Parts: sequence; structure tokens; C-alpha cells
Amino acid sequence: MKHDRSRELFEQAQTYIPGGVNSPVRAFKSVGGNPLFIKGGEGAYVIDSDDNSYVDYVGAYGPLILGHRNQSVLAALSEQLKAGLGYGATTEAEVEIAKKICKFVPSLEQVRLVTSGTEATMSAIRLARGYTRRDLIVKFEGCYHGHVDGLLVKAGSGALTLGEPDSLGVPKAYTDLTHVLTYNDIEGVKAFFKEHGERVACIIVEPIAGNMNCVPPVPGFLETLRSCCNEFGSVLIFDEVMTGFRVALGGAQSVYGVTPDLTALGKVIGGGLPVGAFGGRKDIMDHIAPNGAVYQAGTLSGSPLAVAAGLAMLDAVSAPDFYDKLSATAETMLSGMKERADAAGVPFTTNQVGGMFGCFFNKHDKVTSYADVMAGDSAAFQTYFHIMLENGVYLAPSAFEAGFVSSAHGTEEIQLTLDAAEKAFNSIT
Ligand code: KE4
Repeated sequence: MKHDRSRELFEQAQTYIPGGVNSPVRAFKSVGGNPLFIKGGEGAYVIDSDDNSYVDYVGAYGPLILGHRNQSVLAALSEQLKAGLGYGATTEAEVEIAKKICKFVPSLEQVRLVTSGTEATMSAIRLARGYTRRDLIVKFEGCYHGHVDGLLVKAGSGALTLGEPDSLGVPKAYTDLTHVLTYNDIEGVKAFFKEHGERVACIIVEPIAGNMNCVPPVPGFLETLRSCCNEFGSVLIFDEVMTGFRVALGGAQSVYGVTPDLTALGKVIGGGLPVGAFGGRKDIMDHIAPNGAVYQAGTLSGSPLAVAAGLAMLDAVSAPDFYDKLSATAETMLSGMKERADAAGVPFTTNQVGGMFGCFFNKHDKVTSYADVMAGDSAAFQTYFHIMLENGVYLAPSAFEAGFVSSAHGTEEIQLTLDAAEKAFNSIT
């Protein structure tokens, strides 16, 4: 495949944009080579600036659950364009999407829209601190909750990809108030709360970790977080920016049957446009301005375009057996991958929840922890990534990102993917 145009554009981009990208994970830093410039998408495919076509498993890092240029989303957007782009005032559609989100995710008695996942988690944490009048927060190593100052501590996603899980520029005073525990370490959580529970404002957790690749919770982990928060009066925040409306209509909380006090959402609910949301128990949400003393605001919060796209997407994903089909597509692809890796003698394991998945070049049968993820063979991943790319399959350029299928992925796309994987596994020594 030719990548001359992407290369040219990357050269130019680096003059005007830090690292040539508007988000670090796009820079291909951990896989090597020049980043692709994408010029369009259709269904399960993206097209790069050299007109190469790829089956897309990035899906804009989660939002494109219906695939690219979904006709119902485009129709909703063109309808809204006839009315205008935004007004700095509340619209009827914002009430409609709030009602739908609260209906689909029953733990949300109220919800507020914002413009990114980072804003959603940042606001939820400020609210939990305001509600409890406590300052200490708990997160888990390898989890990523956006680039919130106090959460860029042993963070996942792009921070982990670049090998900088902590960030310069974050005052020590902030990070001193963030305690990092080990994901899936039930005894570690209990021991910490036994000693410090009264001081903890909140736990924020990805109920399925999707930023150290894909690591589901072990049985009892989420339940332990719930019981510790109950015992010590801390707020349990599920960061479902990635898992919300991705793994099930009710999100990960409906899959595992654990109810958080607050939930952060994003990605899917905006249909591909900039959006985030946070919500939960009304007695907590009552503390948010203008009713309460915890301030939070946003010029483009509830943007009519993002809400129109989001409503169309929520309609599509609430169709009967939408998630069963999505899950079956991912399962077919992953089992085919595993067969081919075994045939080639390559140590390879996968995790999957609904339409999100993780692939690991590990000798472990199951990957259930940050340590397991970090034990992966990064050289094997790099070989795999580039051979998949050269054979028409676009994966996240990082061993620490989850992958996503869409409802537009069909048998043809899965077969193309498995043919590429066979070549990749046979090239890994
Ligand atoms: P944004 O501010 O990037 O919209 O959302 C932050 C965020 C919060 N919580 C979770 C669980 C997330 O996964 C994210 C963002 N996800 C990454 C991909 N793993 C965004 C990709 C990027 O940084 O370019």
C-alpha cells in the first residue's frame, strides 16, 4: 500500500500541530511508522488520504457503533441543520435525550450533557467531592478517565501508550489527593478502605477497563467497590464513557448488576459528534448548579447537532437483539483469530464484552490485570499491527487500546480480517 499522501500531510501537520496530531494516541508512537490520515468512512470501512480502504476496528475510539455515515444519523443531522447549529438555550431534543438516557440506564435519575468524556468525569468527581465534603479520590492503575489533572496518575490509553502514565504540569497537591489501586485487586481495595475509607470522596472506575486494552472485572471486584462505598459513605462513579451503550443498552452496570451512584458517559451518545454526560442519584445531582453549590457549565453542552445524532444512534442501538448481533460478530472474529494464532504457534489471547474486545500477545490464558497487560510481547503486537494495516485492517495504533466492532461489520469484513490475521501470525517469529 502507498502512504505518500499521509506522509506528506504528517510532515505539514507537525509544523502547525504538536506532534502532528490533535490527540497523542493517533501519532503511531508506540507502533512506529507514520500515522495514517483518514479522509472518509463508509459502513465498516475507512479510507485514507492515499485512497486505501481498511476494515475499521477503531470506530473513532468507540462512538461509531453503527459504522461510518450511518444513514439514520446523517438524516437526523441534515434535519437539524435546517433549524440551526446552536442557541445557548435549552432545546426540546435535550429533554428527549435526557429522558432516553435515564430510561436506558436506570441508575441515572438525572443527567447533564457536556462536550467530552473528560468533562463528564471531571464534573462527576467535583460533584462527588462537593456532595461528601471530602477530597481524597481513588482510581485504578491503567484506567483512563480523560486528561483531568487529578486523574493523570498511572493513567491508561494515550498516556500509557507514550509510557507517561503520569503527566508533567499536574501539581503534586492534586496527585496527593488521588490514590491509585490495582484493578481487580479485591483484597487491596478492602485493605485501603479499612484504613482510609472515611476520607474517600469517591472511587472512579472503568467497570470494564478499556484503556489498558480490554480487561473485564473479575467476579466480586465491582461488588467490593459498591460495598466499600456503602460502608464508608463514598460515591461510586462508573466511568462508562467507553462501555456505555457499547456493551449493552444499560451499559456495563447492567451486564454486571452493580449500581453506581454516578455514571460518566460519552462517545456513543453523541453519534460521533462531541459529547459527554454525567448523571446518577438525584440527591447527589441536586448539588449541581444552578440548584446546588457545585459549579459546572459548558457553552456547547447539549449541542443540537450532537443531540440529534445521539438520538438517532440511541434509537438504532435500542432495536431488539442489536447487542446480541454485535457480540456475535466480535465473537466470530475473535475465535477465528485465536484459531489462526494457535495454528501459527503464536501466544495470543483475547478478552471480549459485547462489541468491545482486546487482543494480547501473552502466554497467559486470561488477561485480568495491568501486570498481565504489561507482560505482553510489544514487538509481536507491532508486527501484527503493521501487517494487518498493510492487508486492509485498521486497528488502534497501541497495545493499550480496546477494539470495537460495529453493526456494519459483516461476514465479508470478518473474512478479510481473518485472512490478514493469518498472514500476520505467520510473520511473527
Ligand atoms: P474524551 O475527553 O477523550 O472524550 O474522553 C475521555 C475518556 C474518559 N473515559 C474513558 C473510559 C475513555 O476511554 C476516554 C477516552 N478514550 C480514549 C480512547 N481510549 C480516547 C482516545 C484519545 O485519547 O484520542
